[in-house]
Amino acid sequence: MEHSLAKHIPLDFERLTDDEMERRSRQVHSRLDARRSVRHFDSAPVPVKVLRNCIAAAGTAPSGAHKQPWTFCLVTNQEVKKAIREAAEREEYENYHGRMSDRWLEDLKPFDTDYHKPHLDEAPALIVVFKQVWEPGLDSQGGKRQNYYVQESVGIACGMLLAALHESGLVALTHTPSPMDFLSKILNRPNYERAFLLIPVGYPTQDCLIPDIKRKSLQDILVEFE
Ligand code: IYR
Repeated sequence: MEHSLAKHIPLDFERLTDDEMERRSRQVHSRLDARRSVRHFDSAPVPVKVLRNCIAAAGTAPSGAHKQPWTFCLVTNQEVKKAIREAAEREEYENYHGRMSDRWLEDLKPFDTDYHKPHLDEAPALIVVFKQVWEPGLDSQGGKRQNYYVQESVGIACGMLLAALHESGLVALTHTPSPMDFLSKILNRPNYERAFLLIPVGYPTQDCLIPDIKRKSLQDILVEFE
């Protein structure tokens, strides 16, 4: 066995009153309910310390066997953003002109999206999240080191990142140009990493509009077994 039982330490936990828990849970719902995907970014720069703090927050996510199978690339360089925009628009052009089904295009109509992706070089920062499909290096038997539940782990980290950005006063878009391998090339990522999500971050433009959509109600998403 290469690994033995990790050292265990006491959990730092404060038990709250029911009232306090209710108040906090109501507040967290109302704060997260105010988060919206934004496609119109002001080009004003954002404090890089804030972005680093949010990425550190995302890195606290749970992960399969605590492998932490994520890398966050923070891109504020204008030339790199431009290269990403151009490559994303080339892929998205193909998506909107044949690769996406008619049903898919119909489902997207309310959101008024097309292959133009100005937010990719207008937003002051892009966070490109990569998943690590295996761990670099070899195990004691000379085999590849494995990661587990990579999709789930990195998905949770991204959710935490979006919540952290929102709570810090920023707006973001979860963007999934596909295929995304151009991001590995532009950002020079190693072969065990695959692009997972591309997140433009910044402030909204003054006249930023968002689609007037409604969220499902609690009754629609909750099934209780008491
Ligand atoms: N990736 C494309 C298409 C797209 C797909 C879904 I599903 C969306 O919710 C939004 C867009 C694009 O970014 O335009």
